[in-house]
Parts: sequence; C-alpha cells; structure tokens
Amino acid sequence: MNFTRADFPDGFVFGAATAAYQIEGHSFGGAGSTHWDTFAATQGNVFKAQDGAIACDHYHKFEDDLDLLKDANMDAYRFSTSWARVLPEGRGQVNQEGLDFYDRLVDAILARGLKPFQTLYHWEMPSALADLGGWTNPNVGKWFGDFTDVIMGRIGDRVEAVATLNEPWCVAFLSHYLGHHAPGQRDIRATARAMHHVNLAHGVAMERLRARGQKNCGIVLNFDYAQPANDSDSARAAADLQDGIFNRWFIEAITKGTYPEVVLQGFEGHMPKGWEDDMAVINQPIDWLGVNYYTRHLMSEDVSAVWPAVKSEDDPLPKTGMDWAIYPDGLKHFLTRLSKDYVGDMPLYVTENGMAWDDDVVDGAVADPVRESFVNDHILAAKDAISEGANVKGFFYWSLLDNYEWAFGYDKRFGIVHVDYETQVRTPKASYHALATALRSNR
Ligand code: IFM
Repeated sequence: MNFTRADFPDGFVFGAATAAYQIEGHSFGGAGSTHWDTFAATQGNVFKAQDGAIACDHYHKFEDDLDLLKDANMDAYRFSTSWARVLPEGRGQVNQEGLDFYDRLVDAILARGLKPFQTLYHWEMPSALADLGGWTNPNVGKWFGDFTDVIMGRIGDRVEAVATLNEPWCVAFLSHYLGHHAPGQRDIRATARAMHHVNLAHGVAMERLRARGQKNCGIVLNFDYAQPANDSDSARAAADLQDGIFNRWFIEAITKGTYPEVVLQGFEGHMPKGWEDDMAVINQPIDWLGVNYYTRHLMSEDVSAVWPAVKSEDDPLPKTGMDWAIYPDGLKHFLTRLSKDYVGDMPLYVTENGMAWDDDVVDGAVADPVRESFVNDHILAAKDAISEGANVKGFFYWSLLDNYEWAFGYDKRFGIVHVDYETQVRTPKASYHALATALRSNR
C-alpha cells in the first residue's frame, strides 16, 4: 500500500464493515423470519436459492473474527443489528437471546480496543411486517423507531456511533422498482412509497435516538457516480435524473428537507398522502454521514422506456467481479461534493468501499493483487478529498469476510478474509496482510 497512518489526520479511523444477515447465520439464536428468507426461497431470485441461515457462522465465531480485525491493526468495526433477531415478529415480544448476542458482541469489540460502529437496519425486514407491506406501509417509521428503542436500550451505552439505515436506495429503489432485492417488487407506486418511508423511518429513528441522549448519530447512504455517456443534452439529462434518484433523493431530503423536482415529477400521483408534512422529521441534524461508494455509471437516454427513461452504457474501465467499473476518482468526487454542497464540515466516514473477485486459496494463501490496488487507490482518493477540505474521519473496507452477497448468494467474494463455507475456515488474503502492514505504522 502507498500510504501509512501518518498520511491521515490524527484520530482517522480505519476499519472493516459487515452486516448481520450476511455473516451471522440467521438460523441461530431465535431470530425471526425475514423477507430475505422468503425471497431466497423463491426460485430465480438468488443464486442457487442460497440464504443467510448459516452464512459465516459469525454468531458462534465472532470472537475469532474480531481477533482478525484487531490483528489487521484496525481501529473500528462496523456491524449491524438485525431487527428480526431482536424482535422476531418485528414488534412486541423481544428475543432475549438476540439482545444477549449483541451485548456480547459489543463487549468483545471493546475488549479488543476497537470502536463499535453500529447500523440499525441492514435489510432484515421481519416477515411479519413484510406481510403488512414492509417499507410501503406508512407505519414502518414507527415500527422502526420502536426497534431502535429496544436495541439501543441494551447496547446504546457502549457504541461509538450509530447509523439509522444502510443504503436507503437499495432498500427502496433496488427492491421495489428494479426488483433485484427483497421483497422483489417492480411497481412504481410501491417504489414512491418506499422511497419516502425509508427517509421517514430515518427521521423517526433519529428522534428516538435524540430522546435517549444517544451520541454520534448518522446515516449511511450509497452514492453512485452518474456521468453522461456522451456529450448530448439527453445523456446529460439522463445522468442528472439518475443522480437525482440514486443520490440527491436521500441527501437532499436529510440535509435540506426537499426532494429533487426531476424525481418528484416521475413519482407524481404515487407519493403517500401528506408526504410534505414528514419533511421536517426527515430534515433534522445528523452528527455524521456514512458514504458507501463502489462505482460509476455512464448514462444515456432510453427512448424505448417509460420514466425513468435512462440506461447505462458499457464502461471501458477495468471491472470488478461484480462487473462494476473501478473508478476511485468517484469517491473523491462525492466526498468533496458532499462537503461543499450538503454537509459542510460535518464528519464524513467512508463506511463501505471494496470489491468482489473470484478468490481461491492456493497452498494456504490467497493472492488478490487487484483488490490490493483497489483498496490503495480508494484510500488515496479519500486522502485527496481531505486535502481539498472534506472532513473525512475514517475508512471502512467492505467487507471483513467473504459473505452472503444478497441476490448473488455466496458466489461473490468481497472479503479481505476468505471464508470456506463448508468448513468455516478463515484465510486472510494478501490484501488483509498489506492493510495490516500499512496500518501498523504510527499507531
Ligand atoms: O454486500 C453489500 C452490502 O450489504 C451493502 N453495500 C454493498 C455491498 C456489496 O454489494
């Protein structure tokens, strides 16, 4: 790696991220069914119909996994707390085993001198609430607020920072318009509702967190760099619309209390009644913003499509195992743009950045040179953003472990640690060792 800790401001946090359903093993410890369990059990939705029942068995192996993080000289662990593990029916009866698990996990993080960065929702909508419409139901904000109170009542005294939601674009648009994630809907009205309710749920959870006196509260948004595929007005308009749906819809609502007009026009007639009255709840101060960044898309107009009539063109850049273009400048773009246009001096954390590759264990080792360059180049892009004035406070690699990559099942490996799903043996990859060496300096 071409950086050391000395290249970053004092206190800059390096860590790795995971999420509950992707690693824990959802069949353990009394967790309730989620919409991912049923989505995966439906033919054609997920690679080989795989689910998170066992995943990386982190539920039993979390101590070893935290040792891996510490041995990589990291400072922090970003994890999520599963709604359905804590409240198997989404509301009502609490699963004490679930609370106990997160209690043990947070203590084990702290015992290793690591900082716990919690995310409240990383996609485990309990099936009982999915039955009631999940993110399309206007009451989802209140249900989520109640879950927030239950879990923070147990671990809120020890976490360093908490994010309400992970990647609301995926929760709403990817899952209700594109249908790629649970619940697999493809319906514009459901999309408009989910797009608004996910922001409202963030606002309600923030109110609950503030009422509890919780410190360091924020949200994790994913940003995709939409660039015009060519020099035409129509390509520029397509990029702007894509940016509106993917990026501005969330950051603008949270920091300014408005939605981009170009997106509202497309949702005309489908937004929930009285949505305007919710904007004040959505637009309340946050303490930090999490930035997940993976790739860019080159956009053009799709003349054969209804709204949003956009499509992405082939990108000449090298690609990851997800076929995502590798474009570190996009991370710098967002960190500087966010600080200039939306959050000013508020702390920004790169809460996810990483890549999938077809990694194999050969003679007990995993060579992943493409990932080594990827991580290096994105960390240096964050450093450039800092030198241009962005208040970036940390960087979390996605992910500590190979894990359940949603609709791709276990077919895509994002980890700096390889997981053999048959034996649950962990093998740190070359990128893990390179990061550990870079982070050893000046600790
Ligand atoms: O695995 C996901 C994660 O759950 C959310 N952000 C993107 C990652 C890679 O697709």
